[in-house]
Amino acid sequence: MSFRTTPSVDYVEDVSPGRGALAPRAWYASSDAKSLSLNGSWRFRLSATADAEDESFAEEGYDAGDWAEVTVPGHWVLQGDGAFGSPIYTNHLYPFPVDPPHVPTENPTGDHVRVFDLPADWPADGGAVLRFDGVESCARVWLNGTELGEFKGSRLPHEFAVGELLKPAGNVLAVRVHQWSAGSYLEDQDQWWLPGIFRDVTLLHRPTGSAGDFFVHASYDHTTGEGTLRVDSDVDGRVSVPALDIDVATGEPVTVAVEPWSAETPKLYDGELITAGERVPLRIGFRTVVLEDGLIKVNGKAILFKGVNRHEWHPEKGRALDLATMREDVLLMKRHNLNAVRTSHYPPHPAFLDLCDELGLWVIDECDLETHGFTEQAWRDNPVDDDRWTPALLDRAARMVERDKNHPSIVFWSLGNEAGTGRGLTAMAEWIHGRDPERLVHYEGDWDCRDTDVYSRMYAFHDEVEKIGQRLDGGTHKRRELPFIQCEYGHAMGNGPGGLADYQRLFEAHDRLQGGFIWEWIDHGVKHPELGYAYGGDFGEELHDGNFVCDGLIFPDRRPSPGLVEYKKVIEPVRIEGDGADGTVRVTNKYDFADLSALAFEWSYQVDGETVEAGALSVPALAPGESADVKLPEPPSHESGGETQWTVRAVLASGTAWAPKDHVVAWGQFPVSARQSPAVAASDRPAASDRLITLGPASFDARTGALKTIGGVEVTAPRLDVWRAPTDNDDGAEWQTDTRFGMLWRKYGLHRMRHRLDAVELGDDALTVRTRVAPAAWEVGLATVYRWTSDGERLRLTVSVTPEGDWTVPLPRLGVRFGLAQADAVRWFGGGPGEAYPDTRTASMVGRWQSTVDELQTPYVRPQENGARADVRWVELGGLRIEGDPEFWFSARRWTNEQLDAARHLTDLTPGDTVWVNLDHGQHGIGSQSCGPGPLPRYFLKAEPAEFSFVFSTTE
Ligand code: IPT
Repeated sequence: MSFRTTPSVDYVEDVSPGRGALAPRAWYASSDAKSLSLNGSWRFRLSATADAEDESFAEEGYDAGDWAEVTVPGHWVLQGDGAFGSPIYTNHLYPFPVDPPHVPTENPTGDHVRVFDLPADWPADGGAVLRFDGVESCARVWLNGTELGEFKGSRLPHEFAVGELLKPAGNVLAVRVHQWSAGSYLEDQDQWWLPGIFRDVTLLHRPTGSAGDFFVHASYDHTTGEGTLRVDSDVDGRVSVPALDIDVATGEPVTVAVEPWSAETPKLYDGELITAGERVPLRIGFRTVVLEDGLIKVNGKAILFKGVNRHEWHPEKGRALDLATMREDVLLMKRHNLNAVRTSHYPPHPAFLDLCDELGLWVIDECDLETHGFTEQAWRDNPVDDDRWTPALLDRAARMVERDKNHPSIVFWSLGNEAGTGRGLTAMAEWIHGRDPERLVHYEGDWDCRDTDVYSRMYAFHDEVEKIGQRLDGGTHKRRELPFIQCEYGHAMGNGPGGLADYQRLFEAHDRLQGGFIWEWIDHGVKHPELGYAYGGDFGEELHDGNFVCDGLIFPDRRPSPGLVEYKKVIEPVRIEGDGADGTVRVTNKYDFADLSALAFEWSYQVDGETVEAGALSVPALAPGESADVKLPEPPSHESGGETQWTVRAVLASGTAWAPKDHVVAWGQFPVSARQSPAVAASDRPAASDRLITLGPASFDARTGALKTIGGVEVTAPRLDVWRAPTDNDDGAEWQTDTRFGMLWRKYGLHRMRHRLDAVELGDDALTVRTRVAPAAWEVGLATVYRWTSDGERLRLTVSVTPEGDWTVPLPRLGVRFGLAQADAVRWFGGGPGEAYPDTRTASMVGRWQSTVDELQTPYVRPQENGARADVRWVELGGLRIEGDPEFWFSARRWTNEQLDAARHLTDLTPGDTVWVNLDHGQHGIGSQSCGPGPLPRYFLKAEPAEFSFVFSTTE
C-alpha cells in the first residue's frame, strides 16, 4: 500500500491547459480603470522537485521573510549568481526523456511570494483581475490563501478573477512555478530553457460596466479609398474616432474615407471604446489582407516581405524584455529597411506589437507551439496528432488570437513552428479561420498546405526557390495555387549569411515569391563574467547545441552585425543604378505603397575615394514600381589621372518616428574613370652580403629570402596563407548532405600547411624565392613563387601560385600573411566601412576609410574568420603603405588565424606582440550552410593558377 504525504502535483503532467483562468480576451490598457503593477522584488524559494514543499507558503501569515528574492519579471536561473540553477540550451532535443506527458522528478520549482497593499484610491466597487503575461512553464496561483488555479502556455496571458479576495492591505500573492510540465512538450523552441515569471504581473481593476473583450474590424477598400470600422464588443458601448468624425455604437459598421495602414505608411487613428464603466483607447489601422490571384495582398497590392525572425532576447534578462529594448529592436529594424517580423516562435510581449503598429512592420504572429524533439522518433506520439492534447493547442491558439487581434500590423497567424503535422494543427487552423477570417494562416511544417494560406518553407536553396517562383515545383493542387514565402532563410550564425542578394533577386523576379524572414534577429548570448557571452554548454549542460543559439543579425548587445548591414542594402526600397560614363542615374521605387516624397537624393563625386564635390539631386516623387532616369551634374574638375566615381544616396528628407533626417535609406555607386594599377619599374638590383640581401628599401634573410625590413619597418616575412578560421557557415550543420568545406579543409590539412624552400635566386632586377606549400599526408600542394622588385623606393611583391595534384576542394583564402611589430591606426581606400566576403559584399562601399586594428574585428560570439575589407586599392598601417594589383581583401588582427580558430569565446583571444596582416587575392564565399545552402558555386575560391602583386612603401 502506498499513500502520499507530499502535495499533489498531478496538474504538472496534465495535458490540459489548466483550470481557473478566465476566458482569453483582447489585451489593452484602460484609460481610466486603475491597475497595479506587481512587478518588482518577490520572495523566492527554489526546490529541486515539484512536490518538495507543501503549499503552506500560500497561506496568509506565512513568513517568507528569510527567503531569497528575485526580480519579476525575470528568470530565476539568470538571477542569484548561479545559486538558482542555470540556463540550458538545446536546439530541438528535449532536455528530458521523451515520455509525454511525463516530466522528470528533478523539476526545479520556484515558489514566489509577493505581499501588496492596494493603493489608497483603489475603488471599492467592481471587480479585479490578476493578469500574468508570461510564466515558464507551469504555474499554480493563490491569493490570500485561496487557490485561483493553474496554467500552462508560457508566452501567453492568463487572467484570474480576484475581486472578492482583495483586501486593502497585506494581500499575499503566491505563485508556484515548475520548470517542466506537460506544457514543456509543446514548447521545444530552439532557445534557452528559462523558467520563471518572465513577463508582467498586473492587478487590473474592473469597474462595473467595464469593457470585456472586443474586436476591432477596420478594413480598407482600395477601390474607393474608404475604410469600414466595426468594433464588436462583449459589453455594449460607443466607439469614437474624432479625426474621422466617427461616433457609433459598438457592433455598428461605419464607412468613411481614410488613410490606410501599411508597414510603410503606418497611419493609426486614435479612438476610444466607451462603455458604461470604462474608456479604452484604440489605435485603429485600416487595412485589408486577402489571398487573391494566388498572392498575399494588402489594400489591393501584393506585398514583399523583407523580414526577420525575432525571438525575445536580452543578454542579462533573457526573455524578460523592457520596453526600451523592444523599441530598440523595432527602431533597428526600421533603420535597416526591414518591413516584417515573424514572432518566432511565440507571441511576443504585447507592447512589441504596439510598436509594430505604430512604426510599421508586417507581423506574422506565431503561436507558442513547437514539438520539434519528436522528430527523433519519427514524430511518434507527437502531441499535435493526439486528440488528448487538442484542447491545449486550441487554448494556445485562442490565447494568441484573442490577445492580439486588435493589432493592424498582424497579417498572418502562425500555428507554431516545427511541430510536424496532425489533427491538432488542423483544429487550430479551423478555429483561427473561423474566429478571424480577415487574416491569413501560416504554418511551415506542412508542405502540402492543408491548413494554411501560404506555401512556406525554411532554408530552401536558391535553385529550389527559383523553381517555386516559376511554378515548376509541383506539389498538391492547393499548394500550387498559393504564394510562397521563406519563413526562415539566411541563417545569420557567425559570419554571414551569404547569398542574400541572390535570394532577393529571385524574390523580385517572380510574383509568387513574396519574400522571406532571415533567421534570426539576435544572438542569444548570455552575459557571463568570464566568457563574455555564454552559449550552449557553458553552463555544463548534459545535452546542448553549442553556439547554434548565436545566429542573429545583431550581437547580444544589439550592435548590428555585418549581416544586418548587408541585409539593409540588399532590401533597400530604392534602387539606384547609374552609368558613370554618360552621367545618368536610374532611380526605381521598390516600395509597395509609398512614393518617394519622404526621401531626398544627394550626389557626390569621388576622386581616389575622396569626395571632391556633393550636392542635391532632384528626383521625382515616383510611385511604387516607377523608375526615372535622372541626369547627374557635370563632373567636377579635378587633377587628371585619378580613379573617379559617383555616389548617389537616398536619405530621409525629414525626421520620422524611427530615424532622423538624413538617415541613409539607399545608395548606389558607379565608376567614371578606372583606377591605374600601381607600376614599379624594376630598376634596382638585389645585392647580397653575408647575411642579408638588400633590394630598394628592403632587406631579406640571405639564406631564406625572407623579407625582414622595409625602410625602418620590421616585418615578419609575408608567406602564402590559405587558411581561415572556419566560420559557422564553413563548418555547416551536421545534417547537411552537401559537401561541408570547413570539415574538408581541416581533413586536407589546410590549417597546417608546410612551406618548403626550393630556391633563393638573385637576378639582375629581382629576388625570386621558390617554394612549395603543402599539407602533411597529401599529395596536393601549391607551387608558390615570390618575386621581389624595386625602383629603389618602393618594393613590389608578385606572388605566383600553381596548384599541383588533384585539388578537390576550394581554398578558404588565397593571399599572403605577414607580421608587423606595431600597428594601430588603419587607413584604406576600398570597400568599407565594414567587413565583406564574396557573397556578403553588397553593402561594401568604395571610399576612404579609417579604423584601428581592434575595431576591424567583428565580435562574433564564437570567434571565427571575420573583418575582411573588400576591393582594397591601398591600405596604410604600421608605417607601411600597401597597394594592390589588383585590388585585394585586407584584414589585420592581434592574433593569428590559428589562435582565432582555437578560441571558443572572445575572451580566449589575447593580443600578442605582432599584428598579423592578411592581404588576400581571393576569399571563399560564406553561404549559409550552418542551416541552409553553402555558397553558390560562383563564390567558390577554386584552386587555380593565380598571380597577384602588392607594392610596399613606407609612410614616414
Ligand atoms: C529551424 C527552426 O525553426 C529555428 O527555430 C531554428 O532552430 C533554426 O532552424 C536554426 O537556427 S529548424 C531547422 C531544422 C531547419
